[in-house]
Amino acid sequence: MNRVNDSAAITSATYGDDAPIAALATPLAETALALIRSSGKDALALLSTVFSRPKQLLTAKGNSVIHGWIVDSNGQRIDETLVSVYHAPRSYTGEDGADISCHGGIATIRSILRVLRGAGFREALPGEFTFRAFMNGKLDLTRAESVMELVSAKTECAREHAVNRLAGGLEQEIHDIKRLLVQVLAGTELFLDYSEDEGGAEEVAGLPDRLLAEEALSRIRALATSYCMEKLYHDGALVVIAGRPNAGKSSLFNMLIKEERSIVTDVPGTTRDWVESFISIENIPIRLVDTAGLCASSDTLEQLGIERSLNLLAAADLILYLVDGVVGLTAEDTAFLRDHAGRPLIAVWNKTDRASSAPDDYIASSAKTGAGLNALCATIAATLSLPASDAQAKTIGIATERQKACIDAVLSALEEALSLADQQEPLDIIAPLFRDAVNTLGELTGEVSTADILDVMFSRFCVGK
Ligand SMILES: Nc1nc2c(ncn2[C@@H]2O[C@H](COP(=O)(O)OP(=O)(O)OP(=O)(O)O)[C@@H](O)[C@H]2O)c(=O)[nH]1
Ligand SMILES: [Mg+2]
Repeated sequence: MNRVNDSAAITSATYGDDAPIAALATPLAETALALIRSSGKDALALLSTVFSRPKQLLTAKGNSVIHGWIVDSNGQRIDETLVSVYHAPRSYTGEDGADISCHGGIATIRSILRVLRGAGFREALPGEFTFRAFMNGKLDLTRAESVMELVSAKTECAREHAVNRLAGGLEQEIHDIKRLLVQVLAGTELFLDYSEDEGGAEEVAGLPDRLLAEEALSRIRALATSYCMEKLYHDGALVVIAGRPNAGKSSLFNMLIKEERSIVTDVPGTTRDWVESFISIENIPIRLVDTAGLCASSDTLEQLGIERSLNLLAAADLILYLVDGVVGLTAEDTAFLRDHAGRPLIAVWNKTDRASSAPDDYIASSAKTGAGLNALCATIAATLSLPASDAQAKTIGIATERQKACIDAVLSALEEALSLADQQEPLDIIAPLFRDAVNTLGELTGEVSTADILDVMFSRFCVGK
């Protein structure tokens, strides 16, 4: 399947040509090895002009590795390399190309890229290799997107889910749902044709293949609910520790990140600016933030710190509210808990090593001895995790806003179609909703796509991908 001919508009867009491109796929840093990718029309011929063994390179089989030197226009050796040769269509992009493994020195990488530019390669745009793979039918859009998800996955779980999408898990699910809907659509159209002959679609009551439509709806629903969870695993949750000055917030923060990062003293108002760290609790990536204690203050610096605490609290996915168990519940604590009643919040009764036991609804903890920390972590994980709607939602999910928008559109079309069917509305009103749903699923995998969507999507990739 080659999509180039399908979208004339794309040829004039930034990403649409097959010019020879090259880019560094690994970090520009001192590393043992680096990988420079190249692809496009005449890529191998151009590369051979700056390679010490041009004949071997040009006659190399696809998927083979050639040893040689990258040389500049004066024949000066730049670096000793291994070049993996690919022939169209058996390559990532579907084009001719080569991956150059070179030494990972910054000067070496820069010199090779300069020599390649001199040979006629242009710098690849962000995501351009994957864009070409999509255009040449090597990947559908869900798999193309999963490439970036895989690069940016922060936890094992996020990686696992992205790999599943890369292997085509989501693409397959979408195809299966689409097949169900096409069957429903075919059934309705058949009925419409028939009833037109018989004199009017209004006469037809009920939806043929209703069970298939219901199955499609429930699978779309599972995909829609998977988004929050996938997003959580991919982006991480913002968890903010708040409480009155001296409640032990910084002590708890340090204990959770297992590092003495935040300053702890017995002087109330020690933390002025917020401090953050990334941790993982039961595989959920968390951006944990320690904040300035909340209190009425006339000190400008403290006020600014409190203002920042409040901004972070407004954005938090979860609030850990600490009460100083030695002091007990104050009017300020009660007011805070009342004001944040609708928010995801865990109330923690701290300093239990010195305080009386925690009231109900509080997690008892001691940021000094570590008591109660395991229970707190378990509650954090349970509060952040959504119950998976079924086993399928655990392995197949949607991950990007673009996918979510498509799935939401399909969901509302199907819900409306089934509710109209319940009201015995005629099929000629219902059928277009199924058609919309099928088209939107085509958009999701990229069978139907517009140039601007593709440009926006791929420009978010990193260069070299
Ligand atoms: N006994 C006991 N002392 C604690 C506990 N947690 C914190 N402390 C002490 O309480 C004091 C304040 O602790 P911090 O962690 O700095 O409190 P904070 O809430 O960050 O305070 P501010 O930054 O001023 O808002 C320090 O002397 C800590 O050693 C605890 O669980 N038990
Ligand atoms: Mg503090």
